[in-house]
Amino acid sequence: MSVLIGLGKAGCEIVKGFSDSHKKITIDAGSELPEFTSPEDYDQKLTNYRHLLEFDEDECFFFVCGAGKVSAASLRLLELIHDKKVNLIYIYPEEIMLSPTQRKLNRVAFNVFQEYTRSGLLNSMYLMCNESITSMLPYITIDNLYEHLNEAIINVFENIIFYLHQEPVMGAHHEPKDVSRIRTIEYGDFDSDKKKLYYPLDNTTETCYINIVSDDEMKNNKELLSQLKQKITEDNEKQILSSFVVFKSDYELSFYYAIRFTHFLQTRWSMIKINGIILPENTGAIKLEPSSLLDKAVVKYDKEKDILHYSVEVLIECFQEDGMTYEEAWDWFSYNTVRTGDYVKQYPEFIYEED
Ligand SMILES: Nc1nc2c(ncn2[C@@H]2O[C@H](COP(=O)(O)OP(=O)(O)OP(=O)(O)O)[C@@H](O)[C@H]2O)c(=O)[nH]1
Ligand SMILES: [Mg+2]
Repeated sequence: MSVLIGLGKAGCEIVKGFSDSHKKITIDAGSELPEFTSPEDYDQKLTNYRHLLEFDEDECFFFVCGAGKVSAASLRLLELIHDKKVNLIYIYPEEIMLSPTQRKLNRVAFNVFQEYTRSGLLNSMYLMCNESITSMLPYITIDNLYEHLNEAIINVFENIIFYLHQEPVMGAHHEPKDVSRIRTIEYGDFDSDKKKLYYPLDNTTETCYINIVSDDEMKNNKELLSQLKQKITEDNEKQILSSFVVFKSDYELSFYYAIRFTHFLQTRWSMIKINGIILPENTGAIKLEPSSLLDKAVVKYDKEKDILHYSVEVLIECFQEDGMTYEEAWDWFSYNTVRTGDYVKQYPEFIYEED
């Protein structure tokens, strides 16, 4: 039996939707917890809540959306179960619909949980993005949005939890590296190239394909095994450590869930990132074009001035890569690139390498 814990509205709704074969614990403001006006109060003023999280099982799944005020109680609650294997499922909200306070709460929680996860305090953190999931659901209305979203999330975890505890027909369960604790799920079938990624994870380092194959395909599809192996080979070429398991399904159609792993911190997915450097969404910093060629010369973002810094050395290399000679590259840089700065505000600063 798996223990499922839901905190806040999203967490509780999701946990309630699971089948009754699980132990379900829901915690929300105004029922299990008092209702506070400030999120800090959930971190500081909670008393007498220990009884909420009493269970013997040594593993649990904790569902929460960090935009809710009550999510600020997460760390207090997680402290109570620090000796358990905790898998956190982070519901990433639709940023565009959040108030400034909620947006801030979400950003802080998202980062704090990732740091907790990376340091091993949480066994894993699964990312589920409301917006990504909505985009793959048909027939969404304002009225049924969360019902459908939650159904999709519940489906994924009912299956993942089930299959991770089953003995596969072929393959061995993936043993991720100890650092690969940040995760998301992809869903797909074998016939079409349609993939549904539940969060746009950056820098996947490992993948575990859980293939759920129909009886008919088990017996008659001669291509399937090489198709499955092919995926692993392709991943390996991209330096992604992958493996697969096969289960026989009772469904008529075959499909797979892929658990994608990484140890890289995820930044907000709508954040602007140039050459690994993060800029605020409302930045006015000028970027040199063509960016596909020149982005790799960005070395720093100056927050105070809201401008980018470019390495001159790398820029010269980029121009050469584009077909100029070394002299032409310098001429171009001095006469075009640098001088444009006389007319344009928030133009980059150029950093010369000192030997
Ligand atoms: N997937 C999913 N997301 C939800 C659901 N309900 C809310 N959310 C998301 O979670 C965010 C926060 O939810 P709220 O209901 O505002 O907050 P809460 O978790 O109850 O916390 P409080 O602010 O203390 O009420 C919302 O902005 C939504 O993006 C749900 O049923 N399913
Ligand atoms: Mg609420």
